[in-house]
Amino acid sequence: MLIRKPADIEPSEITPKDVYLNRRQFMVTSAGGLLVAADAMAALTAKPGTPLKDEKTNSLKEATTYNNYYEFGVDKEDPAKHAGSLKTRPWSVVVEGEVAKPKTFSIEELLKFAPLEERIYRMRCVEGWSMVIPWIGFSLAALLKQVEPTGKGKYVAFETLNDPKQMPGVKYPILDWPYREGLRMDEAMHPLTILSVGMYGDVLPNQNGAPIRLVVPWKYGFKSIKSIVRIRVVEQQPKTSWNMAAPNEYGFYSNVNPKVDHPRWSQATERRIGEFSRRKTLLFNGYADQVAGLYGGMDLLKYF
Ligand SMILES: Nc1nc2c(c(=O)[nH]1)N[C@H]1C(S)=C(S)[C@@H](COP(=O)(O)O)O[C@H]1N2
Ligand SMILES: [Mo]
Repeated sequence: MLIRKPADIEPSEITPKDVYLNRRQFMVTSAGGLLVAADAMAALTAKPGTPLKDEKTNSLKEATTYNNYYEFGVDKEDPAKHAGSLKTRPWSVVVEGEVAKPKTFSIEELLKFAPLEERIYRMRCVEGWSMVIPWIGFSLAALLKQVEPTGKGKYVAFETLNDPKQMPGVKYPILDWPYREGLRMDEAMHPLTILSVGMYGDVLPNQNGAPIRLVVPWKYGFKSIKSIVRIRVVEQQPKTSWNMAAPNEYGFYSNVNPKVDHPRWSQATERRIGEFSRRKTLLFNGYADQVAGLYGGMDLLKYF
């Protein structure tokens, strides 16, 4: 859902009340059929097999106290306790590589240049838990189009900030820092793929990846890299942190797939945070209608 036009928004200006009011206003508008970005509607419309209507959004408390952000510790409570030390201003994101117009964007520019939309997405962690989170963000495709990828650009690589002064966890060699992730160009350009700058009608809390993080809802949560400082369009499939750490456990694609088990556990079911019985995990996390076409003819057991 479109919340505000890019021209109206000042970064310092997103407050819970503002966005909340704008969201109400937008709902009224959208009922009249106006202002709805077609891709946003596609993502929000419940289709058979994607029963978002039976799924409650998780609470803000659940989404901000049960996190994975290893730069701030490995326990689920660590990011909420320790991510306060992350300084999210000033902040900029370098967009470079196989592009005609490389550019460093300040966070202020990023908050302004594309329409912000609310996207209610399922998030499925590879560990077997899931949540439903109302993100606020904009299409990654909008940013990539602005820098004009060249014909050689086949993949997009992302990097998180790597600063031991602000991030106590990067002193430990749990992963090869900075945290790195990557997407194939068509995955990066897909309308479901967003850069998120907020959630629950407010700016992004530090533990959720402030000031800007990726959200790719049909892939395991670890693809959704937090606190991004660099985006590079590249020719070859980029190295990614979890794949480097354990290539037999975490593939480059990491599409949610109940039929492809992790070597150490089944991926057939998941525990939705806040629920008691387990849910069946859905192929592509329930987004198969929108994304299965990206993988036509690919052996998903090989390209896991
Ligand atoms: N930089 C960075 N990004 C990261 C992680 C991380 O440790 N560091 N964890 C990932 C994992 S495993 C998951 S499940 C999601 C969790 O996002 P959330 O805490 O906002 O729910 O963030 C992903 N992004
Ligand atoms: Mo995860």
